[in-house]
Amino acid sequence: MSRKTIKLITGSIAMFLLTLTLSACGSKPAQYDSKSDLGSQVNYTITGIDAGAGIMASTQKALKEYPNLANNNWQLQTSSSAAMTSTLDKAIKYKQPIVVTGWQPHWMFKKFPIKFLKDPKNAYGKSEELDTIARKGLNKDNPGAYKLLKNFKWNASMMSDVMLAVNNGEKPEKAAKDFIKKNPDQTKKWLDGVPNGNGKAIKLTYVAWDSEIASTNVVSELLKMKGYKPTIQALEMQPMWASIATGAADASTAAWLPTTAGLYYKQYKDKVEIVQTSLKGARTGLAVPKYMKNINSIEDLKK
Ligand code: PBE
Repeated sequence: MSRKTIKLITGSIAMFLLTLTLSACGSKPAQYDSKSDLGSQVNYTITGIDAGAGIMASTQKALKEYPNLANNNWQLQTSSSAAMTSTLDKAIKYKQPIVVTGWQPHWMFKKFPIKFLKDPKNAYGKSEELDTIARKGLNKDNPGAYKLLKNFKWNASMMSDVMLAVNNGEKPEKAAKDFIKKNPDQTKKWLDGVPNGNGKAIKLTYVAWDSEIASTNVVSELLKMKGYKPTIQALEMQPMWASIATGAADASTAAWLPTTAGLYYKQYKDKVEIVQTSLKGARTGLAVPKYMKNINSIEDLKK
């Protein structure tokens, strides 16, 4: 091979690599620019989660109720919690603009520098609570397990402990066990007055959101400690509510109320019992990275 040919080949390889790099950069959306309109920077798109989630219904409501969203044809993209948080992760890495459906308690607020947007029209309700629901008659058929469900209350920081452990790769069951071991005083309160189950079965259903994976596994481990035989089953939100309403399952810690699961509660309220509020001060809404400094309210989502 002549020198000239080699030069030519190396030259074309270099050109090729350059084009490749340039096109890769080109496909990466630009960093957030506070001086230009946000809508076109994010394609007028809110990154959502699974279609059945209550936060998706609230967001559809927001898309209609806020003229700035409705008039500019903002849209909600369906995905999953996992896909949403990974898209958010990437956007933050490159300081890109993004608007997501966000909620608390959730590790996303610990892991990412994000903020809720103000919701002056209350599309997401004021404050949510996490309720434990049971089928009618559970208190009579299984008063011991019912008592434990009645005792089960905790707070966002406790729940986050379990959620973060799971997010770091721990098996939910193990994360729940570890949490119980680390919190003997709390555990004593949870088990207070709960009689031995002597192998009595109890069926818990939940939706596989991080928060409910945490609460369901903690309750299940507590029940086991008292000699009950809990089974846990993950379902979509509609079948989860239906399972309790029809008595196919006994209880669930996955009811976000009054707004998030409001439609299901309305549909089933004569057939389910709210046993206890396990956590107060939960919240759902739209969230953006903190570097989007000029975006602080849903009303700031304009063109
Ligand atoms: N979430 C988490 C659920 C409830 C728990 C906010 C994603 C929802 O939107 O229905």
